[in-house]
Parts: sequence; structure tokens; C-alpha cells
Amino acid sequence: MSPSTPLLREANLTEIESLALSSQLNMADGHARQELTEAQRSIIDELPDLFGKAAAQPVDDLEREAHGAYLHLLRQHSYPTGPGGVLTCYSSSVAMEILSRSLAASGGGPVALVHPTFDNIPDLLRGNGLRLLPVEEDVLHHGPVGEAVPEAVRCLFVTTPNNPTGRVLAEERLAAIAAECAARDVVLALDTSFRGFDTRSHYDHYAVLRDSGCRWVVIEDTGKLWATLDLKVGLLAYGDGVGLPLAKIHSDILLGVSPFILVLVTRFAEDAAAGGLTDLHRFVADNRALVRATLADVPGVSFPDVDARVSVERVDLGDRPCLDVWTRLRQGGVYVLPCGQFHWADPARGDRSLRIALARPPGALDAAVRALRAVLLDA
Ligand code: EGV
Repeated sequence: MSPSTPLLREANLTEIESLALSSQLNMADGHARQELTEAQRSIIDELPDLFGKAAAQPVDDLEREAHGAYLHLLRQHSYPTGPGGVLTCYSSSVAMEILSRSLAASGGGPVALVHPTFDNIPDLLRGNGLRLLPVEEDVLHHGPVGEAVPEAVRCLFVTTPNNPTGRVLAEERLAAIAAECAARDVVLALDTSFRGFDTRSHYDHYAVLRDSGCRWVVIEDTGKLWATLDLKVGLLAYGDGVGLPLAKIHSDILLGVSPFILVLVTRFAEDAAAGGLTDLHRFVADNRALVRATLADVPGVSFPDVDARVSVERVDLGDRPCLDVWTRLRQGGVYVLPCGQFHWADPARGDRSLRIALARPPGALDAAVRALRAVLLDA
């Protein structure tokens, strides 16, 4: 893909991320690319043994262990433990595709989707022929709950913590939205891929959803936390009576993920529970502080997501067009994401901000943000 501005406007975020994959200063995608901790390194040193364990044990057990280790780590104690209540997928996007196809197969009205959010979510929904209605974050989080669930929708889809803003749906608000969905027979779907970074999203969502009586689906992702070279799983969890052919469509797409990856997820989750998660939170907070400090005195620049704890940070560029800044950064081998595409219903609203990935080695992040600083001071 050429980096010229019109093409960049038409590209999706993942296409832009793929331009950066071989770059030393890839601050574009939200995948985990920091260095392993010493404890994580010792898990990698055990890989031959883990491979043996994965080959020897029944895959049902390995799956149960991985779900339990990951979901208890994030305090989701009430997740479904019955057979088939959590479908394991290669990635959360595969889970998203399964949900989208299931919704498309079951007819009905449009899907309401939080705005902004990562663009492959609207793209997968639309790709399956679904019509979308945007729900602004402010409307979702505050004000009359009826407005958070627009008229005649058959599903409300919420990313929490959101990507790129980091905004977290509070427990009381989730309960109110779930009650509204129950009363109006709307499916409530959550994408919690970034929840590992933010303890404010560690209240037991599954208890809230179950108690509400609504039809619900949750997509989880182990892929954002640990630098396991994209060895990860996505989880598709759902309640009894969801009324969607999720298991059937899952079976159209896969038999199961590798037991080796299930064992790896279990070991990394156990290490996180033993202190690694707290260390990771400190690491991301330090990297966020580094970005803010390096850009603090650049005129017109600000950080719209003051409370964010997720592993990405938005930078508001004042009156500088982000595509100009992006192009100049790219000339120096530095990659970030322009924010237009996150605003899937109104791209112009993202024209003056960038997203910087924080799950990176601090030295590389520092070099990239210094380059950004130089471009901004010159613009
Ligand atoms: C982020 C990209 C797709 C996605 C990146 C992401 N993958 N399109 N399946 O994983 O925030 O950069 O979530």
C-alpha cells in the first residue's frame, strides 16, 4: 500500500498496522511487544516440557484450565463453566466474526455499536450484512439508559475498556443497560479484550449479566497482555438462552485451538496472578507517563483520555492534521495509528489525533515519541 494521504484514508487500521510490522519503531498495533519479564522468560525456557504436557493431557482439561486461569485472574468468577459455555477461538476477531455471522443468521433489526471503537468490529458486522447505529460513549456511560439502547436494535455491542479511549463501563451502568436489554429483548454483547490492563473492569461482569436475565455474549482476548508472539486465544462466552447459533458457527470455522497454546495461556495467567499483572500495570503506567512527559510542552498537544489504563494512548494534535504528522513520522521509520478510522460513523472526528501503542520496550517508545515531538514542534 502506498502511504499517500488518500490511500491512507481508505485503508483500515489493520492495513496501516501491517505497514509497521517489520519496523524497529512500530508503535502502531495494540498487540503486546514488550520484553518478557524474567518469570515469563522461564516459562518460555520450559516450552519443550509444556509441549509434552499439552500432548499428554485431554484437551477438555487443558481448555478448562486455561479458561479458569485467565478468567479468575481477571476476577470473572461467574463465567460459564458448563460444557460449551465458553468457545475457544484463534483470536478475538474470530470470535467477533462468529458473533456477527450468528446475528446475521438470526434476522431482525440493526446493531447498536459504541462510537468510536477499533474499526474491524464495525467492518466484521457490516461484512455480514448487518446495519449499524452508533452509540456515542457519553450516551452509553451517562444519562437515560433508554438512549444507550436505541429503538428497534436487536443487539448492543460495547467494547469495554474501549479501544482507543480506554473508557470502562462501570458496574452499575452495566447492570442498568443489561436490565434495559432484558426488558426489550436486546442481545448485549461485550468485547473486553483490553480488560486485563484496568482493574476497574475486573468486577464480575458475568454475575451482572446472569442476574439481569438478558441475552448476552462476551468476547475475551488473551492477546493484548503478554508478549507471546501472537500465541493467544480469543474466548466467546454466552449465557443460556442467548438464542444465537454460536456453537454451530464456531464448529463451521474450527475444531479447536492448539492445546499447546492453551497450556501457554494457563502458565502466563498463573504467573500474572502471582504478581506479573501488577508489574504489567506499572509498566504500562510508566510508558504512558513517558509519552505524556515527552510531549508535555508541545504547544496545542493534549491527552484526551486522562484516566486511561489500557496499553494504548491517544494524543490530540491540536490543529495539526494527523495524516500529515503520520506521513512525516513514517518518513523517519516511526509508525503510529491515525484515529480517523476509529470513528467508524464519522471519520473526520479522528482527523486530529493519533494512537500510540504502549506495550513496547521503553527505549523504542522513547525514540518514537521523541521523533513525534520533533515533527510536532516543526509543524
Ligand atoms: C489494535 C488487528 C485484526 C487487531 C489490532 C488491535 N487485527 N484486524 N483482526 O488485533 O488495537 O491494534 O486490536
